[in-house]
Amino acid sequence: MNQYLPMVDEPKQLKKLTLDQLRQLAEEIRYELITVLSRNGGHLGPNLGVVELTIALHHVFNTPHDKLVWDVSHQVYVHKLLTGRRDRFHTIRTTDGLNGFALRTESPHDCYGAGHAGTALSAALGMAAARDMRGSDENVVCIFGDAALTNGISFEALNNIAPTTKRFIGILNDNEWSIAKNVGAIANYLNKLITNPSYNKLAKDFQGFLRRLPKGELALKLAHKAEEGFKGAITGVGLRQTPATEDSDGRGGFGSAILFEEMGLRYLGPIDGHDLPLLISTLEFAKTCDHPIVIHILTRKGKGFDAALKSPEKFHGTGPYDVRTGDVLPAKPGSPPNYQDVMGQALVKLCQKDNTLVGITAAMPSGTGLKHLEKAMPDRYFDVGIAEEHAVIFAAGMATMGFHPVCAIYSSFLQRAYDCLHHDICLQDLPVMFCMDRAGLSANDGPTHHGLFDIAYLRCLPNVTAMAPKDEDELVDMMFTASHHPHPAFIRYPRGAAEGVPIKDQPKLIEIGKAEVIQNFSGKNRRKVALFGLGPMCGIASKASVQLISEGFDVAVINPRFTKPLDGGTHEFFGHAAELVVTIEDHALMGGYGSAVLELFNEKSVTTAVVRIGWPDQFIEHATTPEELRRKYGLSVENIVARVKAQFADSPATPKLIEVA
Ligand SMILES: Cc1ncc(C[n+]2csc(CCOP(=O)(O)OP(=O)(O)O)c2C)c(N)n1
Repeated sequence: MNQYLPMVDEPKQLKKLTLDQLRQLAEEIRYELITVLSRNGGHLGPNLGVVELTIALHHVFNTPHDKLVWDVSHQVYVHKLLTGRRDRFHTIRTTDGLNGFALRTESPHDCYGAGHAGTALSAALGMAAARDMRGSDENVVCIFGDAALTNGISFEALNNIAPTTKRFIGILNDNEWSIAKNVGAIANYLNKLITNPSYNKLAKDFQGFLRRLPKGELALKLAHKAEEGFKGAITGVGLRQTPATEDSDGRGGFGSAILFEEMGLRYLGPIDGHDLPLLISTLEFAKTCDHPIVIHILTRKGKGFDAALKSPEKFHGTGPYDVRTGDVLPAKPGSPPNYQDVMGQALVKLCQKDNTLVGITAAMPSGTGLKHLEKAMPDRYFDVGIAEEHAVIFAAGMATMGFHPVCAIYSSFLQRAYDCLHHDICLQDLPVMFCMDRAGLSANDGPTHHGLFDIAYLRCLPNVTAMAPKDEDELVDMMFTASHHPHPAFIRYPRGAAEGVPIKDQPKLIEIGKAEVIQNFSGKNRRKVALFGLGPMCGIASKASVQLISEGFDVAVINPRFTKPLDGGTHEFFGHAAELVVTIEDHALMGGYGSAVLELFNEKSVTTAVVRIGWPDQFIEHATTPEELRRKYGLSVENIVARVKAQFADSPATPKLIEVA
């Protein structure tokens, strides 16, 4: 039974609760998270890990005046519960409900929106710089995970904090996990920091001191004095395996073993991120620091729910589950496989036959399906951390040495690496295959994750070959084709279940730039409509064709396969043969496939009317299912049929007779 959570409509009510009541509140929040997400799905593990931290933050700081900036912001559910959104929490990630990430339009307490990793430190530093310039007094607190430190932008910001401001509070929420286990040298470094006995003794002493600190200014002054002493002592602690006795950076001064201190930030921690009183007193102390500070807290992803503690990767972001057992609800028997698994398994098979192929992921082994390669051929698999730019340039480097790397990166996350695509892949015309999962909607995640722009951002780059399969069998054919293609190749495919068609044992090569005619005109004397359905929209085009034929139209259905190079011959032929061309794409209309068709028709002087169906020029919100959004925005069979009929509404009843070869 919730006793305290209903009392907290605004964070200021939280400040009236005693420590015991806050502990009880933490339990109630966990219960709420576990029950609501068992129905809606979502980022359960990360949120269970930050319950005490979020309570402590709202206990010490005053949002929206003070600024809390969350990296990725997938861990803001607790923050939402405490900032006036409890009543709507049951709607999270559903149509018209709360978004699963921080959203500036949703609440004044969400001072910065996110969904992509690595942005929080820069954004928070920008706020701190603005505050200093305008002379106001907000506290700016940035909460970032250990995996955010695998990201380049985070380091660009860290490099810039000390020269920019004296008041900045960073909280490193270290749970040792990215989505999968965190990787790389920084993860090892943090581990060394946590386990160093001499450093830990000093840190514990200082924390003991903070914990016992009475309230009041004098006490805080004492704390600052003690911190000076603490800082003096830790510079003598070597975290390197060999003692650091020399001038190690060649710029004067001795290299301290604490990375953050080297960058001009005071470092406090590691502290237990579930110890509420310690968190509160440490944040109270940090609030009064006149130097930038990083507090390193240790938390457990999934705390309070056994299944999530046991399987942190599965419960990072989960679908609905059984609240008693934690079993994720199984797919219906006989459901088609997910595209990501088709891609991962196909890559293993391709790698077995071709020694030059390797797989690269930027911290998404399960989401991209590369976990299959990791398991089957670990020496051909690279997880480079949340580092899309690095992943792309790393692939470019390997390609110059005779390898054919396969970069599996979501369509929306690849946006991060746009310059690398231009400068490192396309300009040098290197044979790298990009498998872009989540191209199209990522419905319950919303606008940060929808992959609706890749055709536009790739189409303008020279040397690009870009494809979209209509089903999973064609995806494998396209991967096979791309593995033989000596230039950059991009394959976009949607999130979730594939079409359920059988996959051939031996994939076949597809001719580059060749579309597939699924259904030609019948030649009957009826109005002729050519439906070009890109990728998964090909199925929708086929369904629309059945209805249009029943209403008296003659309909051709074409699977364009390539958005670059376009199949000029096929498009031109049907452009002339049809009275109406309809392009359908799961992509922004502006700059997308339909635009490419219009450009081609303009060049070839094809004057047939073209109706383009795709996403309008606005950011598309989240919803429970992609179907709801497609219906709302007209990417549906009904709308295709309606648009075709509207196009002919004022035309004479007898159509012109067109000979079709
Ligand atoms: C640019 C980008 N790449 C990949 C992701 C996918 N992603 C979401 S959360 C996450 C891991 C975050 O780990 P961490 O920062 O340590 O936070 P935790 O979930 O452990 O609390 C990843 C890789 C993303 N959101 N943005």
